[in-house]
Amino acid sequence: MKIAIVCYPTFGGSGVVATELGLELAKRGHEVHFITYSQPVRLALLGPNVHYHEVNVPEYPLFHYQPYELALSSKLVDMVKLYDIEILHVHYAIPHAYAGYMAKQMLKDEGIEIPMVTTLHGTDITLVGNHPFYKPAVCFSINKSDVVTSVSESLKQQTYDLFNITKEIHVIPNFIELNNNINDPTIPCMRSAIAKSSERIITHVSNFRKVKRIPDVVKIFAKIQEKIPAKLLMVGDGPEKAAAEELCRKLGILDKVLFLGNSNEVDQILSYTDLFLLPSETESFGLAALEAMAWSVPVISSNSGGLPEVNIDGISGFLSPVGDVDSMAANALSILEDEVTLAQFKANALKIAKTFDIINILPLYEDLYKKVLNKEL
Ligand code: GMT
Repeated sequence: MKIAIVCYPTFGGSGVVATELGLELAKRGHEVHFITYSQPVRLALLGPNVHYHEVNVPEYPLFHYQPYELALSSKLVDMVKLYDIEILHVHYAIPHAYAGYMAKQMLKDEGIEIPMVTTLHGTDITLVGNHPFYKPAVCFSINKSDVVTSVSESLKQQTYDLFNITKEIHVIPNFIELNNNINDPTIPCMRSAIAKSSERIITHVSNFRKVKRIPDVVKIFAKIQEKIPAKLLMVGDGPEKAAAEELCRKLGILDKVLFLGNSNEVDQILSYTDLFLLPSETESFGLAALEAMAWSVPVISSNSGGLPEVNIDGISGFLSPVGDVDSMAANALSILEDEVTLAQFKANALKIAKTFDIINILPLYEDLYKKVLNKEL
């Protein structure tokens, strides 16, 4: 099949999922065209089946806001015609589903029918899409998609609760590539450069936005390190980072916290991590938690959104109510204080991560593509 994938190219779950999906589809012989404003961060390799088309938005002084949706829909029309693309798969409703719908209509005018699959990722529904300024357009473009998918049962339910959706929403969970790199002894381990062997390594990875509750990460760690020797690795960058550093200074733990920025070595970091913290306000899925679990790292998280579908309470880690840092710290210590318990949680985390192996999930997308092309949906 010839598939166009529209996504955000930046660090962030939806772009990562879209890119990994496209790359895996290409490996299986499909022709994949990524269409976005810059090359997605995880799109390292272009090959015979992987194409990238940049959307350029010319600046014009009259415009206070540059019309990205317009440029994207025009690019979609051009690329569909040039490469005979058969399916549009847009990730993140805003503005991709809207631009995709416009492209569909323009193509229809020229006698070209192309189905659009829209994958909802979370904040496009829960935080941004729900805003009254966007809501009618988001609802319209979801309902006008030929197929709608969401990355968790929780997000599906929230979408039905928040919008007047007339379409069926298919749940296809996020996935992980469980390849040979997992527990690969050849990956250089820099653990000794980060922490003493007596110290537990605790990690948080995110884009440091408010929804991630970064102060909770710091407060949970502050409590943990009162009881056991530990280091906290803060991976990623975003608006909450400076305040987090300030909080660490205030709590007198700055020497135990490393802010590593947008690292390209997340796999290495996770490979020597003992525990992952994700106390988010809401998380449609929590891909970062799954990525940690794939490296046998147990997860301490909030119980919001789709997190209970990924992090299984008492098995791969623990879930607590949002903001309950005492409970999260106590749960973390119950895993970290004992070697046998830690080993058990690590094994469980990997076992659950394996159920999200891309090998199991990708056929679900392929199946939907086939059905929509055969007009069975
Ligand atoms: O929240 C983020 O860090 C980024 C955001 C995105 O759209 O890129 O992530 C959302 O999509 C991810 C991939 O499906 C999910 O794993 C995240 O849980 C979801 N974030 C939220 O719901 C807050």
